[in-house]
Amino acid sequence: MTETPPPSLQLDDRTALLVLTGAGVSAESGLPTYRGTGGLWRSLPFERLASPEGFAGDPALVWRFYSERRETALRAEPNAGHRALVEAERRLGDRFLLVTQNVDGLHRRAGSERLIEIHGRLLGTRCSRCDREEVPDTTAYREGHVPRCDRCRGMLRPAVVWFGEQLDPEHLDAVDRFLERWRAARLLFLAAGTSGAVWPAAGLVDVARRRGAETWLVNAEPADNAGRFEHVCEGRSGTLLPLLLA
Ligand code: BJW
Ligand code: ZN
Repeated sequence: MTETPPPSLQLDDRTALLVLTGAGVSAESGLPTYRGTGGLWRSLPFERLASPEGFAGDPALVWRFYSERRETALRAEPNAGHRALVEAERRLGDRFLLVTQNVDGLHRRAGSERLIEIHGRLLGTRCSRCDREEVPDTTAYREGHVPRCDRCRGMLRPAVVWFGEQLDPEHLDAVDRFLERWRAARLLFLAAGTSGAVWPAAGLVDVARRRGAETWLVNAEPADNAGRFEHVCEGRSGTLLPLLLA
């Protein structure tokens, strides 16, 4: 069902809200999405830029790609969609959880705290070889430079999750724990700005439905998994999230 304009979700003290966001939520901050016109995967196939094999084959190319994106993300500012989610968290407290696929850091910069970044952080670096901890890093490694780990000399890499890599199991457990904890509440699942093309995030709607959640999608275009949602609102998240979460 497409609803324009959407009604408010009526966040009251019986409601628990699980939110999943994707690149569309940052589009109004000027950051490109992945798929679609102008999308990041339009310049080069994603296997070359966002997979362990692509990185092994041409690490300098991959670092150039991520360095440019670091610079763009640092220049961007959170928008009304990010801020509406911060406000919802302020009202719901522990009955709120934000799971983002975005690596740009804008939710955290907007003030979201109950936040799980399931695809990692663009502004983080870790070693591709040893288990050395991730460090915050805003450096742009542009001119064919591939940084090395000073402990094991392995190649450093951006702290994001590439295709074929496992998500942190602790993140998926935290989502389960949230749904379990609030099973007696009025449970809502809201996805925004995501094409529903990438798993396991695209299947979270099914996980939430099995736990009895009412499911809502806000997206500019029909998402691949739109049929799995009970309510679909077509439009921009910067406009629709403030209305839904009012
Ligand atoms: C707006 C808007 C506005 C625009 N307002 N809306 C089951 C079936 C088939 C395959 C698999 C499966 N399980 C796992 C896989 C393999 C794979 C996968 O999903 N492949 C698919 C391509 C089919 N998944 C994985 O490999 C994951 N790992 C895993 O599952 O491990 C176990 C395993 C491994 C191998 C095999 C089987 C199991 C890892 C996925 C990691 C994804 N990483 C990336 C890159 C991060 C680093 C980087 O940034 O470079 O994450 S890919 C990219 O896609 C990024 C995003 O987070 C992710 C999702 O994209 P998102 O956010 O949805 O963006 P878009 O561009 O697709 O959509 C934006 C939407 O917004 C559009 O619809 C617009 O209309 C809309 N929009 N403006 C509202 N203003
Ligand atoms: Zn190392």
